[in-house]
Amino acid sequence: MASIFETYKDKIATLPKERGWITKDHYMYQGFWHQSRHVISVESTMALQDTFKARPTDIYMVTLPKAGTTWLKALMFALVNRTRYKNDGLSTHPLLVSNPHNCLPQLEMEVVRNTPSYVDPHSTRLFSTHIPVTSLPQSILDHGCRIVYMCRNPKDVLVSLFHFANKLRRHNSSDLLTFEEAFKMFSKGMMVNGPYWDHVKGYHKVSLEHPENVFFLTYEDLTVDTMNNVKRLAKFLGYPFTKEEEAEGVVQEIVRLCSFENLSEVNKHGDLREGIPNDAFFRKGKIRDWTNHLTDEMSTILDEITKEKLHDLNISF
Ligand code: PAP
Repeated sequence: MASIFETYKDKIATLPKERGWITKDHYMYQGFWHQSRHVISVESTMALQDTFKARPTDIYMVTLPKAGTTWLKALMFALVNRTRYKNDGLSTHPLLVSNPHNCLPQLEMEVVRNTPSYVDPHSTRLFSTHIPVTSLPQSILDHGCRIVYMCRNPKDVLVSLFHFANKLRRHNSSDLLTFEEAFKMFSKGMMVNGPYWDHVKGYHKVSLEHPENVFFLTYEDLTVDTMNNVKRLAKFLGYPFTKEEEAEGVVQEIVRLCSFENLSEVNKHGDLREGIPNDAFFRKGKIRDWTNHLTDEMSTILDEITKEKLHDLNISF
């Protein structure tokens, strides 16, 4: 990592800078905010742009932080690998012993790994990333790789990010953010890989241009109609459920395995390799928790920004 930070040091020194949520500063690169000197960072984005080679069979899942990354990682991993772990009522499944972040690799980490996550040249590679569509490594777009994009109500993203950031700030003995500060940063577009609205808009546009390649989903739809959306997702990934699987209850089994209740229990203890506690990724797992945090005025401000920026997108949260 140190050598990557060194490579891009001069370039980063020229970028606009603002106070960060978890790391000290955020940097504006190609229209979006990024952390620096971190695994998920402006340096890893630049290094991926310079070196990463996609394969046509790759599948990328993309989210903004706190839009449901952990849940979608679990579901995609479980769907694609279900024949490997189908016995014993899934009791030996990796998701029963490990964080979904350890099961489906983050693209940003590939540039700092000594060995790549996928050594078999014929395997379908699944990666997760937060990188905005306009900054993705070009080979992903050139190959027309499949992309699953999930977004979430911006007000719930703000609330989830506020709690996550303060959990890590407490962990690192940093001052805590007030909700007022968090709200101001978020509404100015300042979050990792934000502005929120530009990120969503970019992927929504490519999902309209290339519906066969880009599957667009919301956390809210996945919560309200989990079964149907998991079946749609399986089909898009190229791993549709057979009639027999549906009759045997495999869809329900995967939904249960990846549920908030199950994963939060498995991840009560321990840390990810990057030192983030496993339980930091599981708080409430509900929709509309924003009603417990935002004042009417804050809610109106975010509604107005959302209406102005996303009015033509037909997304309902
Ligand atoms: P990340 O982008 O940093 O990996 P991410 O997983 O997107 O974080 O965000 C965590 C949110 O997803 C939390 O939301 P909350 O703060 O509103 O509660 C977390 O509770 C929720 N979450 C995690 N796992 C699940 C799950 N299996 N089902 C539903 N929600 C989940």
